[in-house]
Amino acid sequence: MKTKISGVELRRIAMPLVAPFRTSFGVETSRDVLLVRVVTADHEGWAECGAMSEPRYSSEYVACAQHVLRKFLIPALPKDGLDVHAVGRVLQPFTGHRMAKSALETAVLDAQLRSADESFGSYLGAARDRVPCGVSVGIMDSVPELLDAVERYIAEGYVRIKLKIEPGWDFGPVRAVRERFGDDLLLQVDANAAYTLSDARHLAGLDDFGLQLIEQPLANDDMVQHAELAKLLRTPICLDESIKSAADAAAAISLGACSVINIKPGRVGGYLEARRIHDLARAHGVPVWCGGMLETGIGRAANVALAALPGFTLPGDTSGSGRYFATDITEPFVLSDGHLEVPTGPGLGIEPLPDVLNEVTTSSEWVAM
Ligand code: SMG
Ligand code: MG
Repeated sequence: MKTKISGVELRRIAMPLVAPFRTSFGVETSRDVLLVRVVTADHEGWAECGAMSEPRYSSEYVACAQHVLRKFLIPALPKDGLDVHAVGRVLQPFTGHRMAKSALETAVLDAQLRSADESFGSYLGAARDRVPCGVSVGIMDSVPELLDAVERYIAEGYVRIKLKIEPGWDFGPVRAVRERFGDDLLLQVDANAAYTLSDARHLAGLDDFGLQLIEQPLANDDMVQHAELAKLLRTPICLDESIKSAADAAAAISLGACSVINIKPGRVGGYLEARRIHDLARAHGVPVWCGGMLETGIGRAANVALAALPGFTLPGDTSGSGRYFATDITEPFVLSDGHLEVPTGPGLGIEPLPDVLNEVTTSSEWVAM
């Protein structure tokens, strides 16, 4: 099926977070989000770029993503239209910039699915109509403050807690959460690459806390070091930043660098590549779960659909809209019994609310085809 695009809108919005979100690499207080809207003769397709305002999580950042889309990626799309499967191929000569590529491919996919009257979930192969939700809890100033936050999230129904850790904020918080909420709580940690292999013995101390996994303990490029670390820990290693493609996932699995994978479609260049990683991991018996980049409802809708695939056997960072924003740009995603429902309407099954969108827009540009 060919989708003929007349142009693409690149819209930036400012979304203040309900609370600062601190990780080992920085603090987010407001999301500067790039939205991509692909316009065809009879439909439009929406997507959200996962890039943050600064190149800390990865080398991409939002102004850079907008630039590469305007200057290279959008102009590379064929003028006479294309099928979503061709997007990755056409963009392949450009190195990196996976979050930018993902946003463009996802917007094309949304337009294509809306015109085919099919939902993301159905297209991707969703195996269930709702997904269990975890929540990622940032680094805080004190342990009591952290315990209060975790208590609130558990009361809201979150079925799994992920604690952000860094040197100096690891054992104390993990022990305190375990002691307070008990051994049955599904608990995991995410270091965002804050340690080195020489911290192996220190990290092995976390083995006593029955964690589901430790996410990205070492640097993004440290695939071999993660394999070494895995031999020294009982806690399963999950990779996030290190996995940028299905090829990376294959390498990580065969090296023994991880036994769980966090899949973020933006990080890997789109939902089609995300599904390839899911399929590969599933064939190897490696569980996967859906990560998050503090998305608005636009990015969340597609992530929730992806998280409904059968290999997503662990709860994801797919939290409700209220965990991030006082007002989302779409109808909010609201937890029910610890789950979010997979949208069933055509495409993403959700649109920005025009009034809210206009209120939060900081700039908009039109790139004609
Ligand atoms: O979307 O709930 C969310 C955030 C989940 O912790 C989260 N994301 O490394 O997994 C991760 C981080 C990356 C973004 S931090 C600004
Ligand atoms: Mg992570």
